[in-house]
Parts: sequence; C-alpha cells; structure tokens
Amino acid sequence: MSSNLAIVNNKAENNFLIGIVKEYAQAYIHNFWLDANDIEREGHFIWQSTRQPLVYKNWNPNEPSGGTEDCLEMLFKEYVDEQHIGQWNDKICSHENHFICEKR
Ligand SMILES: [Ca+2]
Ligand SMILES: [Ca+2]
Repeated sequence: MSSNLAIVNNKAENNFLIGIVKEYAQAYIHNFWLDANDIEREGHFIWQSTRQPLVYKNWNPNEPSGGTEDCLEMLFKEYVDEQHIGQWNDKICSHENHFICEKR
C-alpha cells in the first residue's frame, strides 16, 4: 500500500493529527513534516501528492516567512506554547524533522 506525507484539508483533520501526536509523542521535542511545499513557485503552497493548492490553512502567526523555507511543518516543539500547537510553519526542506504519513 502506498502512502504520502499527510494532507490536511480542514480543522478536524488538523485536530486529528494533533491528537495522534499527543497520544504517541513522549515529549514535544519534534516538529512534523506535512505534504505541502512551495518549491515550484515561491509563496504558492501545494499538497505535493495531489498537486492541489492549500484550501484550509493553519499558519503560525507571521508564517509562512518565505524565501528558502519551502516545506511545511506542523509545530509541536516544547518551546511552542499550547495555543500554537499544531499550527504550521514553512521551513528549509533539508532540516531533519519527524513526519506524519497517511495511506492512500
Ligand atoms: Ca518558500
Ligand atoms: Ca518559516
């Protein structure tokens, strides 16, 4: 069965992923890659697996910060306070992160 990095189409799906991480993560020490990036056109994020633009968005304040930060991560790191848990940030794609996949 094939899979891809997780796609988030609405708030319920975002909350679902937050719940999974909260259930399995021992501590909030990692952020998690989702499927979106703006590699092809700066500022135009698409879900890589479906080629569809983001409809639902949950950016952290002042994100996406742009430039060379082209990949989308979901924020959990412990310095992020609770109200920002599960919000999104663009980050340099070569950064080492954990990741969330979904089965097709
Ligand atoms: Ca970018
Ligand atoms: Ca950023």
